[in-house]
Amino acid sequence: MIELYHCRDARSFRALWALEEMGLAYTLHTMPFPPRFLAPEYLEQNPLGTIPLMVDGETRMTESSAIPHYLATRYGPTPLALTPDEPDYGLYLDWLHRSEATLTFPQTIVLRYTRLEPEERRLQQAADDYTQWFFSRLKHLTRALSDGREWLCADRFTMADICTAYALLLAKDLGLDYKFSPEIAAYWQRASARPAFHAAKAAQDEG
Ligand SMILES: N[C@@H](CCC(=O)N[C@@H](CS)C(=O)NCC(=O)O)C(=O)O
Repeated sequence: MIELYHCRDARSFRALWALEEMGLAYTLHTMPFPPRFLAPEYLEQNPLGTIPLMVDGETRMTESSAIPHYLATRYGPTPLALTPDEPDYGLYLDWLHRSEATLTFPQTIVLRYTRLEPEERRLQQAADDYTQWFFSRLKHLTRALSDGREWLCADRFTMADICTAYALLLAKDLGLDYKFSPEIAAYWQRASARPAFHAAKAAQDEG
């Protein structure tokens, strides 16, 4: 049985949503955030203290944009992953990585310096600069969607959409969605309307 260590709406949501899209059985461990301080026993499972952690037999993974692709290729075949022979394969890999390294990372700086640090360590300058960073990188998503495409790769919903839509979920949580273009707002509506998205939300609420 696959085990997923999770915190509400954190990056582990990518893995949770992917599990639901694939209809795989899993055990969810929902923890308070940040587990490093509020669930210190978790450090025995993942010495980094970060989430997600997905355990599948001997496989232990801690990168949220890698786990959905692992699930799709390990437990597929499924249209949720692209294969190397498809023309959009490189684009698919780019979006998987871009969703985390380019669209999520700057938001975590904003989160840290506006909400997580104690008042005296908050840094408005850092938050403002990385907000701008995020907004400028978001333009790439608008461009990608501006030819009327519904999903990012291969004219179908894939793990790249899960990973990218998670970055939008975080932006909404941080109140940064006022900069969503009409294309991004519509894309978010489509992605978050999926039954597996709602199932993942319900699963974390139960947890
Ligand atoms: N690149 C990793 C980052 C993992 C990460 O930093 N997760 C955050 C939550 S979204 C975390 O665990 N923060 C708590 C901490 O660093 O103690 C991924 O995509 O999974």
